[in-house]
Amino acid sequence: MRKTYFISDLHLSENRPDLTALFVDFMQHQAPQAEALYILGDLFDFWVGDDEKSAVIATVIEQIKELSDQGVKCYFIHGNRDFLIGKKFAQACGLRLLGDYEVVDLYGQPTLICHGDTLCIDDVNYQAFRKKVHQKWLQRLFLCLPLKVRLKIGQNIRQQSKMDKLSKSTEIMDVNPEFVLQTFEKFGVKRMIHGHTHRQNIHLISPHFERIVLGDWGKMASILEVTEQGIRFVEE
Ligand code: LP5
Ligand code: MN
Repeated sequence: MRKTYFISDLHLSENRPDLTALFVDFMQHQAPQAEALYILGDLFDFWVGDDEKSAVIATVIEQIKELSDQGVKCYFIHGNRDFLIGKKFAQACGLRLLGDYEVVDLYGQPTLICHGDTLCIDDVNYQAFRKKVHQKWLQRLFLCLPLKVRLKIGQNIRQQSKMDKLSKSTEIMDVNPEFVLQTFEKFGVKRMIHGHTHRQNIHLISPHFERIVLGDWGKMASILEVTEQGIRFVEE
């Protein structure tokens, strides 16, 4: 049966070898059964440029390359942690970089896919931060800094983000329901798939909209399988 997998929010890093092991297991045993794999952002804990090298990065490149060489189409939408992933990394893996929002035809059903951070419009501080760091000139300038400095800045932003989140309510950090409805209308779709909020779920929104939220990876992987017969989260 033809199938497509969706994953996001793995947050891979040197500090979490367990997550890399889960990813390798998925890439070796499940992903090859699919015709396409969509990674909807936050594959890495944070990304400061395609020139960074580490054992985890090498493993990820090797795994995605092996999969795309087998003929599985691999796609990536940037997350809020790894929005600086660039063409060099994508080329090394055989990964196709997509825009922030894409409508894909999944066995006859047009489906909007995105990371999910742009739907959280009530998190005003985050949206202001996002607007700043998405400026191309600032990104170019940042990428000219020595890798060590970029890593330090990345770590500082992560710390700041962790602190800020302590004073934010769960509602603020979730999607805005009206904005979600507007987004369905804007793209003319009845189904969307996103990650970011880590709240794995399949929401049926009346009258006929469906919002599927991918979970983050921890003890278990969060994998959405889409076939001609429908959608389901893969139970380990
Ligand atoms: O990621 P998560 O789930 O913890 O929180 C997100 C939002 N936070 C972020 C920041 C990322 O965690 C870290 C990104 C690192 C990128 C690498 C460096 C690139 C630099 C590029 C320069 C051009 O996205 C968090 C949301 C949360 O999701 C839920 O939606 O609330 O948003 C924030 O916490 C944003 C803060 O409110 C504002 C952050 C201010 C950062 C201040 C910078 C200080 C820098 C010091 C530098 C020396
Ligand atoms: Mn995210």
